Amino acid sequence: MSRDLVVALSGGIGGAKLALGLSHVLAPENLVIIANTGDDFEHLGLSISPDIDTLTYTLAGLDNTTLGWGRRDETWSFMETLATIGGPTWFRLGDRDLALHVERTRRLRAGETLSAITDDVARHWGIGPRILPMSNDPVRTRVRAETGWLDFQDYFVGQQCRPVIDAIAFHGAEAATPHPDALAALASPRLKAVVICPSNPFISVEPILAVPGMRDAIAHCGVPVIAVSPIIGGKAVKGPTAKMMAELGLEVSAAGVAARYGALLTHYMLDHADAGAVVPQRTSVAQTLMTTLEDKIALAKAVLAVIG
Ligand code: FO1
Repeated sequence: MSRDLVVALSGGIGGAKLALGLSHVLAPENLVIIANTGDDFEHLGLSISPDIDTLTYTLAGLDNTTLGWGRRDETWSFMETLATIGGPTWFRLGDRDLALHVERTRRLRAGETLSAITDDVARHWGIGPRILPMSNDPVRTRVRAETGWLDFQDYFVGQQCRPVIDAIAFHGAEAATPHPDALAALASPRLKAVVICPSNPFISVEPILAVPGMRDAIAHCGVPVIAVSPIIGGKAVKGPTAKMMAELGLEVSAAGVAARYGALLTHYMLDHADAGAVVPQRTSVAQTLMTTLEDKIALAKAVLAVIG
């Protein structure tokens, strides 16, 4: 049996970009994307799964490349009208995006699993690779500020990451069951490699690793595990990664992230800007900043070339 299956761990915008690059290089049946659900939350009575939606929109070609979240060609009548009656508008839901949240909420309340709904939406929008929630059980990232614990979206969007934090936790992770198909993929005789996409390790990857059994499944998968550095030249590509990493006591550098992942990785991919970084893993260098589709495909090819 030939080893041709790649499992990618993805959260955030960088994760979705590399997942898109990989989807252009690998046959659909040879790519499984384990999606972070730690960013999920309930808002306006709706169950919202940002990292699943960013992956879904990106792979469907519906993503809003300016914002990095939500849909392109969006209209905002719902938000504008909500504002006229004093509703909360800090978390912006476009009219088209809203349909996905309403339908997901309806189906969850009807007893369907998050993964079954995700699979069905992906099928409707012609997405080939599997987008697999890390668990169908609720896991909620929270951060500790001076004022106490904050839900992730309140911190990240509501307060624009202004609070200084000193701890992060993945509420519910210890009771969560890893999605069986994720464990099956990581134990598959077809498995060729595990790719940890370039994203904030704390908010996009560690919630996945916190689900019992997931870290062990990766540690014992017996094939290369490669992470792409989310830090280029000491700067985070997007979002509050640098501030958050510093406040959580992690050196804000490509080497700092490599050290954080430690022995879980066999390989680490750096940007040219960090070519000299000394890290414990076998390193390779590529352009890791992904702006165009060509960049995403090129990085995907560079990652796959490293693992042979
Ligand atoms: N991020 C923002 O900074 N502001 C928003 O108003 C916002 C709305 C939003 C709606 C749907 C969705 O799926 C994501 C949204 N995001 C927004 C991004 C979201 O907070 C992040 O994608 C992740 O949670 C962090 O990776």
